[in-house]
Amino acid sequence: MVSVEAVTGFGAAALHGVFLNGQGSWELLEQLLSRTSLQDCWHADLLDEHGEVIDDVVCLRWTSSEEAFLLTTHGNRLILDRVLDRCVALGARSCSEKTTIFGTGTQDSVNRIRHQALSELPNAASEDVCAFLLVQSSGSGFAGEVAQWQQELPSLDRVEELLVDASIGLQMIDPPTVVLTGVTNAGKSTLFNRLIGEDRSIVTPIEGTTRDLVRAYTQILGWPVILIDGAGTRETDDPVESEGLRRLGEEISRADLVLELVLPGKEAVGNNSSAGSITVHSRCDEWETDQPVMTINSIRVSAVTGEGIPQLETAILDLLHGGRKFDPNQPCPFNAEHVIFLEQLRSCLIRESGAADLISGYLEGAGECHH
Ligand SMILES: Nc1nc2c(ncn2[C@@H]2O[C@H](COP(=O)(O)OP(=O)(O)OP(=O)(O)O)[C@@H](O)[C@H]2O)c(=O)[nH]1
Ligand SMILES: [Mg+2]
Repeated sequence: MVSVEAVTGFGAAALHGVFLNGQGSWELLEQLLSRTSLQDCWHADLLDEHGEVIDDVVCLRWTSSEEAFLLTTHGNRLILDRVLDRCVALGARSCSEKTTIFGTGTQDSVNRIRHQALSELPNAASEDVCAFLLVQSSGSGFAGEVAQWQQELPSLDRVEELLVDASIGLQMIDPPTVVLTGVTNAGKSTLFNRLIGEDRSIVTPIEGTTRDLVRAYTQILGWPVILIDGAGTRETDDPVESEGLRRLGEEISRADLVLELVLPGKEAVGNNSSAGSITVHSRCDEWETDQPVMTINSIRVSAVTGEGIPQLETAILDLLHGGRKFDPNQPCPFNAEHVIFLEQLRSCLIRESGAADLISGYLEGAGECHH
């Protein structure tokens, strides 16, 4: 039996994902599309019963199964409904729309984790995040691993390992915040622009150029990050600058990582963040010495020549990932619900009772398909 379902919620993106799954999917596709292909991914027209084009779509062959395909249609609700209706007319069973991130709705039980991963796709910050989500939704990702636990309970070590990786998985969906701070003219805005690869923050030789917070949703070596530039630290009577500094202080207090820029010969003054920090010895192309020696927490950088930028990017990721080497192709939890589930599972494994029930309860959820 072929099942068909929308895996994106209405209004979430300019595209809709429609998932076709089950024996007979290929035959259904042959009737639904103007062409099929043995490629992993191909473009085709999606046809109605008279052979008229409803939409043009990209069809992605799902890696975990021969009989699973993801169609990306255009984002209009009417198109989505017509595509679903057409699939049902060709014999597919319609599953309820998954609304994991869009509010209430039923959850298909066994595929709960897969749907969570797919429904995050429209929000993915980079190709790497998309690839991560596709892996996690598949048999070789977190969805597949948890499904296997129904046959064989995981070891306590494995659950603990996944809980450690969860902090990185969560950052894929909810990016960590990295805040730039330092005295006026330290080169914060120049470095900010360099890291995001765009001329966003105003740069001038005038001290106190930046006042408002400038926020960029960006990526560092493929990993999503929110980078924040703000006012430079100095004594000021200017109420606008003071307010800028107050706002930056708030961001620093909740940051995941602070980059403190210091000028040649100056020391870092520190900040009020409980998060990690890197002292960035900035504008190093203007220096006459090779000092200081670079460590993960102390890096010479020139935002103008690019010296030290790769080292800085690596250090940022090392600190955000707690020094852990992380392979995005391995199973990894990626939302708070997974963490709660794994914590409960850990307790069950420690007291040696209830683990199997917890796993099947978690996977069963309240899902159902309707005809
Ligand atoms: N040579 C050189 N000049 C730099 C570098 N980074 C910044 N500058 C120059 O330093 C001056 C100040 O740079 P900004 O990036 O505006 O400094 P800022 O820390 O944002 O300053 P405020 O916004 O005033 O706090 C500008 O004239 C930049 O061109 C660098 O790596 N090398
Ligand atoms: Mg600035």
